Amino acid sequence: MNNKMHNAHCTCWNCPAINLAGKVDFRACGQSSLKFEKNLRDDSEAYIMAECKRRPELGLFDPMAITFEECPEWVETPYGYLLKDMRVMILGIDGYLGWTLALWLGKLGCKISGVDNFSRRKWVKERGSHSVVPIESMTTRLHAAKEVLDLNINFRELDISDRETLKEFIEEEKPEAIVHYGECPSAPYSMIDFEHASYVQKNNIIGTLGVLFTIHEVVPETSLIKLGTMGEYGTPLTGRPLFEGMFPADAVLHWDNRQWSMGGELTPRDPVSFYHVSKVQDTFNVYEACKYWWLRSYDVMQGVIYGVHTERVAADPRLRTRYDIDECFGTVINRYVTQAVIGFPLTIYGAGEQIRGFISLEDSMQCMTRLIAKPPEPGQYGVVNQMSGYCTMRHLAEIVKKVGEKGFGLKVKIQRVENPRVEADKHPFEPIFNKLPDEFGFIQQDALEKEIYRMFELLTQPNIKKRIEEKEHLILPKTWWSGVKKEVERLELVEDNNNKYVGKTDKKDEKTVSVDK
Ligand code: USQ
Repeated sequence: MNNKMHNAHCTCWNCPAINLAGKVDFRACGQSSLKFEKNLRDDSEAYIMAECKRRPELGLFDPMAITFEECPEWVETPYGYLLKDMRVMILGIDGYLGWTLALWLGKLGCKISGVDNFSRRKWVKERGSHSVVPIESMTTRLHAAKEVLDLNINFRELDISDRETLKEFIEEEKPEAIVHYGECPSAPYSMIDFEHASYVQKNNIIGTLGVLFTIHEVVPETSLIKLGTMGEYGTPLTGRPLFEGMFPADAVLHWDNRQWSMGGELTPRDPVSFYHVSKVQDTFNVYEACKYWWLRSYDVMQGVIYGVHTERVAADPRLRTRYDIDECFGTVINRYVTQAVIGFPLTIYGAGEQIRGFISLEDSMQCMTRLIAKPPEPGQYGVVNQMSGYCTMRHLAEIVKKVGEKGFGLKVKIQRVENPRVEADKHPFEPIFNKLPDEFGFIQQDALEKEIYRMFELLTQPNIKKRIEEKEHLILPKTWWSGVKKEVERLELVEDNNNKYVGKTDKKDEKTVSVDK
């Protein structure tokens, strides 16, 4: 199969532009049977029929009869066929990922709408920090997108928990895909105290539940691409593989001289913070909504994100996406690079032997596009593990040090600090992340070192370096999972590790090994 056209053989059954009709009693899926039966002739033999909202002249037809490749409404892009002027709504459009995706999809011809209540800006300000890459107000961003990229983005300031306003906007836009980034993404923020833990859980869980009800009421045929996290699985000490959401068909449970097939069951979750618990609860809510109402969703278990670059955000300084470095909102690679820029020894928590999956900003955009291009079937709850590699936190620090020293002449030190989190510091890790490359044609574009190089290029610019220095006092973490409030102790400076590591930093990487094998 041509990688670009991973969705060529999908049919109208997957397409969000159809209405279903049929002699099937859809009430089991939470749908009114009247809605589906009204257009059927009494003598019709067919059970499920489609009606195209974009091509009403086709009348009622077999939903499997036309493929994306054959349909003139699906047009070729580098990431598969996409619906012409596909209407995509991004919840959380002002964030690190949301803004980047808006520009990315807009340039691919999608008609972008988005909502945000600017809470990410408020949370970061509350922690005393700022985006070290300066970002503009939404008004300036929208003007710049028009001026530089000729994009018209329809933005509405709203909180997704305000269901009435969200419903009105969704009714107006009728999105064919909804990308849900509109949650609080921080584990440490959720561990500050009861107020923060309960806020994060309410914000994420109830917000998402409202989105599900709204989709059911207004656009049940849309595809929901929901951001979950690899952290839902935790790091089980048994070393069992971290399957993509569900056990594969041939997984078997043996117990007491008996055995059961586990195929298709959700895999165990072992979240690592109250924030990660909120994502697990979302998983169950989305799963149930697909079951009850025949909604369609991909739940994206994303690894730790890093990076600054896509062609579109780099097109003009006003189009840049945010970049955080504080303990709550900065992710580990992003933090390491800024630490290297200002000569602050890179902060490895604990022994640095914890292993995480990661993916660059640009690769993450590619994955999301490919998911949007191949919508799930009615009722399908699909899960993908979205990452391009994995390795220990210590090895990541060594890569950042190498690029900073060789590429930019910096003197980079690495330090171990106390680990304020409760997490296994040495554990097996066997993530399965095959679906995106095998079923959606994802090809990793950004080698880890290449993107780290680009990060240094941007972050060493004097105005940005100055903004990092202004927030140096926020680098060492103070939020302990135990509830204690104190800055971590610095333990030691770390010597070179002779390049021995655990992980797989690139697809071609031969050094893949697992701990304890
Ligand atoms: N870590 C360090 N040094 C640092 C910061 C972090 O060693 O300066 C370690 C942490 O102990 C942890 C790992 O790096 O073991 C990852 O920490 P992180 O802060 O980069 O990421 P995390 O808290 O896991 O959360 C981030 C995003 C979250 C997303 C998650 C994906 O903020 O939204 O869900 O990455 S994953 O980690 O795969 O669950």
